[in-house]
Amino acid sequence: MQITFRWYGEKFDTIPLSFVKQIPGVKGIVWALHDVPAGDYWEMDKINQVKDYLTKAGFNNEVVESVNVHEDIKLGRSSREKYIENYKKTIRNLGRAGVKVVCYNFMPVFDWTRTDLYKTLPDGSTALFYEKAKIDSLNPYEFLDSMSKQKGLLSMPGWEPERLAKIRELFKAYEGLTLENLFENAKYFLQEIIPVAEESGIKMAIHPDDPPWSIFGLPRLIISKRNIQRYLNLIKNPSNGLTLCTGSLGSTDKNDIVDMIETFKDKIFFAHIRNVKRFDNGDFIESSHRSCDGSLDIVEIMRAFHRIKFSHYIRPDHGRHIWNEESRTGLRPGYGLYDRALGIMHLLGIWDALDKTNKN
Ligand code: DNO
Repeated sequence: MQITFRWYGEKFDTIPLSFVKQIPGVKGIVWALHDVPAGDYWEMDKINQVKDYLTKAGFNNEVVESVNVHEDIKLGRSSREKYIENYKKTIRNLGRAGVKVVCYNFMPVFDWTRTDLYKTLPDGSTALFYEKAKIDSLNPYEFLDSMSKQKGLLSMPGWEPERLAKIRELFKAYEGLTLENLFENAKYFLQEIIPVAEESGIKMAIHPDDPPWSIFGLPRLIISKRNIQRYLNLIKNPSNGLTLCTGSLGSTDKNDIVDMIETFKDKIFFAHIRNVKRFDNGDFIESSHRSCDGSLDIVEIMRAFHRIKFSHYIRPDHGRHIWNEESRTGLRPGYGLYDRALGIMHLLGIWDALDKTNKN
């Protein structure tokens, strides 16, 4: 496995890369051009600027998260052609810059969804929290209203103000769009994009829907083993693959993550590893990476990756906010330095132990 760390760029991230360099084992930065709106293409100059910056700091630029898919593509509108062409241009440019994996998602309207960005855990740290009853009781506009009062939300990828400004129009457009329609629109997108990715030496890695169930009546594709299999079969090509996000898929006990790692072993090009504590009422909170702190057995998950000799990219995912980090300005909820660094050490510790054990 190759350890990576997500970083939002010189303009948007307050964590210096020199600090990231001091976390053992990090080889690459997971990056994106966060100021380019979904649907526009990424210019070569801008891509190369980031590449140079990362190279000078001692990191590779091989993983991009994400190139966001314009809603018109998900909705199957005729205007999708223009956005698909732009997407292809971006993929070609990324290939020229040495990018190997592009993570993206096909979630309607909202990317990841939580109800609380700073829920306090018993040890005083805070973490992202999902309260089922709240989501079930609010309409999407009330929900957005309650979220936008929380510090940091609007700087989060997937929650860009220009996207949220169109929220009513978007919900209207999605009315009547079924799961089957969404699969058809995904197929159309993949048929266009995947051959270009293959030519460009890029693996496309779809991110699961987070959480993995329907919210606000919107259909969701990447929520279960069955749906992942179906998505990967929409176009059979070595460049059509998966980002295995343990926390997203693991928010429900219906998903067996170890089984998924074994089933999709040739299709996982990127993994996000974090733990999540599920409650009986359907709520969940993001916990430390340790197995005993959450509902997922991170040791067994790492053992499965080790068993399949996983050689692609892994990053720790959201961390808690610890050591007063949440008071720092510019912090992106879930994307602080400290707990993600602890997460990396935990993952490396498990991996090193497995390496040694297997030798004895
Ligand atoms: C949340 C992330 C997601 C992810 C996108 C990929 O923190 O895991 O926003 O980057 O869904 O397209």
